[in-house]
Amino acid sequence: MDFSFLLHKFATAKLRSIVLVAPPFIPFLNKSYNTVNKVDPLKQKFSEKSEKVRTELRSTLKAKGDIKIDEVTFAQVVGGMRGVKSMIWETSQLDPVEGIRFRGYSIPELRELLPKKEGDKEPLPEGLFWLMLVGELPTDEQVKWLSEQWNSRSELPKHTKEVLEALPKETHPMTQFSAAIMSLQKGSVFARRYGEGMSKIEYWEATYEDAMNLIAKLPAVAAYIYRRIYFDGKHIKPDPSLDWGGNFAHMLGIEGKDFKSLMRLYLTIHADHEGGNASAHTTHLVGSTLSDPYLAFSAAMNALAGPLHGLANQEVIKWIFKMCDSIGSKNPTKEQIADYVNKTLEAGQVIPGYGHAVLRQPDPRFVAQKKFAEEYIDDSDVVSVVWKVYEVVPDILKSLGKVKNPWPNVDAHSGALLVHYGVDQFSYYTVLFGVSRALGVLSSLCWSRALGLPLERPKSVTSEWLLDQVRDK
Ligand code: CMX
Repeated sequence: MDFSFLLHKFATAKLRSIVLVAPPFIPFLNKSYNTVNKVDPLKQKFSEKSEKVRTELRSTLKAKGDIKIDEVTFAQVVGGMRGVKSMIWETSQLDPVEGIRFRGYSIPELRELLPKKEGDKEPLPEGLFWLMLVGELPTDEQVKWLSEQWNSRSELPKHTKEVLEALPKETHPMTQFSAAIMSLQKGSVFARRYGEGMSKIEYWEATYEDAMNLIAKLPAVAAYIYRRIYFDGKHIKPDPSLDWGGNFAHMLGIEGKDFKSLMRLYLTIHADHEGGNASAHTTHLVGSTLSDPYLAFSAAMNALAGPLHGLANQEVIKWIFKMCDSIGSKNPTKEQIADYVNKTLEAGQVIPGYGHAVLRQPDPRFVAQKKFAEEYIDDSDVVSVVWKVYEVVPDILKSLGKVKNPWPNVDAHSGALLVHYGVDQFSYYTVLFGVSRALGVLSSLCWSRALGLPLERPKSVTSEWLLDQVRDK
């Protein structure tokens, strides 16, 4: 029988007790919460920033934990908890009118302020990850360091490719993506260290390592799926001289400067949308059970794969092509579009790419993509159809009287840009969204573990109980 794990447990427990009683003049034994690898500047910064917030949160919780900060209505309980303030999410904040701000910066500001690849106008997503994780705009040097880190962690294990090869090619790309992420879980630092008896104060550090490794591998996973399904498994080797988004574009096999620029912008703007959306909340919920980041992120991808969430990007472009087919023109008139929109609504379906649970104005992510098309694309039928749909749909949705937000969301534009550059495999689109979403939800997961947030467990009620609360009012 192998007792080595017991010996290891004993040794780590002993060491921890030494750490707890170590006098202040032995600083290396007192590093407890700050158990960081000094050569990783991002980890070091994160440790300092998060420890400060954690300390303040803990002491305030003790002193003022009973103060009310929100109330819940009948409509919110029935209506999917819209607007109920019930979760901490540091990396971004969504205003219904202004749209998303990442650590206080809007998308146009980030397009200007985040570091860029030489000769490119679009921000590097690495910079956004840095910003979300530590709340500071990174320098060019810091972003270069992060690109190199992710390059060095990007190789896929053989068994992940074998898991993908075992699935029928027709399996939806999002299912393949989720399965591949699950296969990577074998390498989870968090799961291994939890099994070895890691202390609570080290959770964030193991989460950070998993987040970095997983984000580094996602472009290779996603490109493997793309090339396997649509290009007979003719894979393209990564180019380590490229940045995270540029290399992803390269491995997809779409060459050309502009597509790399689009990928950098795309991966930046889809990264985070505060914590209540389904993929973010799923990461938060599953992670709160101390499932490791691979398990939490794979679950998040299963939420993103729903048509009311990320899958809407595939549904939009399918709907547009179906409309053009049924009208018999690549360039339908506004009247023809309006007629098709009404037919879609009469069939009891939603108009994909329009509406939002929080936003009440055109989504700044839609606007950023429209701007990109205006700057980079001279002539594209599908882009001009998207713009015409934008002129027609809001008024029709407003006229229904029940749609709270008649404006386009992020998914209304992304497909048209992808089609323009030759990525016309619609079922693949949500995978691109998923690669980007990792940046936001995994940096947030680091925060959740660093702040020591507990298992999530809201209260549910029966409809009978709920109706009783309002019966005589
Ligand atoms: N087309 C037709 N009807 C719509 C609509 C749309 N685009 N958006 C909302 N409605 C309808 C709802 O279905 C609902 O109808 P019922 O009362 O008959 O059930 C009514 O308007 C009220 O809904 P709401 O409060 O305005 O919207 P919700 O917060 O409930 O839902 C969303 C938000 C995004 C699910 C919804 O607008 C929708 O289904 N849009 C189309 C799908 C889509 O684009 N999803 C992507 C969102 C962004 C993302 O997560 O990626």
